[in-house]
Amino acid sequence: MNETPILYDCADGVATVTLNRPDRLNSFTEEMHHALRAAIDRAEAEKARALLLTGAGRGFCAGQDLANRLAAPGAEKPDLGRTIGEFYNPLIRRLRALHMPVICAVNGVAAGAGANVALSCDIVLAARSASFLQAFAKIGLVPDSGGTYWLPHLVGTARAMGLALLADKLSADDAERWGLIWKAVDDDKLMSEARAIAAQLASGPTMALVAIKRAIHAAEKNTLDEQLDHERDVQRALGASEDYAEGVRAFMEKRKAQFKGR
Ligand code: T3D
Repeated sequence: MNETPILYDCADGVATVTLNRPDRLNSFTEEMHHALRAAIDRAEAEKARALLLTGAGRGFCAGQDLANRLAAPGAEKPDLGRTIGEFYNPLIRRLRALHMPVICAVNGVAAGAGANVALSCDIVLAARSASFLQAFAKIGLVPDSGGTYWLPHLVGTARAMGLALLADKLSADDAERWGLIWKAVDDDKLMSEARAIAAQLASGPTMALVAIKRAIHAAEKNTLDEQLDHERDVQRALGASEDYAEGVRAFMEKRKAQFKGR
């Protein structure tokens, strides 16, 4: 058993958070949830401008640690609603709303809640050998951690039904082809590509990047009229930001902009 279920590092504005229970394919225990929450708190406190999430070893995350769910016959049934309410749902909501872009580098199999934690990130890269598995139906559960939301939104109802009901593995290449993730990359390039994207975003106009992710999320329920109004209001606010002034100045002076995230 690893002593530290989450590794944390922050450099040049990029907080890297690594799920670190490789012998259990980084499956979630309550201890790991608490440590992950603390790592995200730290990224915010240290004013990171991008968060990179990945896993140690050959898997990204196999969802809930099922060793904690093995009940003896006649024993009290576990209250899964409690862990979902206390840990998984707050995690998904937080990653979605975080004041910095979140990049996920899926280094290996992402199963159960592990798949859906990955899909809740803003940019998802996966190693070509990685796969996505909505494992829930195999153990008598429904996709959680946003699975029943991400799947139809990202790949449409027919593919969502197939993935959730059949619980077959989807390769990283197919996940890219289907629009489930941003990109599949060669295994040996995964972390360098993920770090390059994180570095680009961490030196970007953070307020605008966060506004972009929110606007794209808002479009999932807004009408065109509502979205046009939303864009007007956000643009008004960003027009007063230091980064916008710097962006325009840099363009006119034909140099690279030095954004501060303000
Ligand atoms: O409970 C609640 O609070 C509600 C919330 C639920 C959220 C959920 O995520 S429910 C879904 C839970 N996850 C799964 O059902 C996935 C279970 N794992 C697998 O199906 C397979 O392990 C994988 C497809 C992910 C990978 O397969 P493979 O063949 O590459 O590896 P493996 O041999 O199955 O796993 C390697 C080891 O990790 C193995 O241990 P061993 O034999 O070497 O001692 C295996 O038991 C362990 N492991 C993998 N996943 C889990 C796990 N141990 C505990 N919990 C796991 N989820």
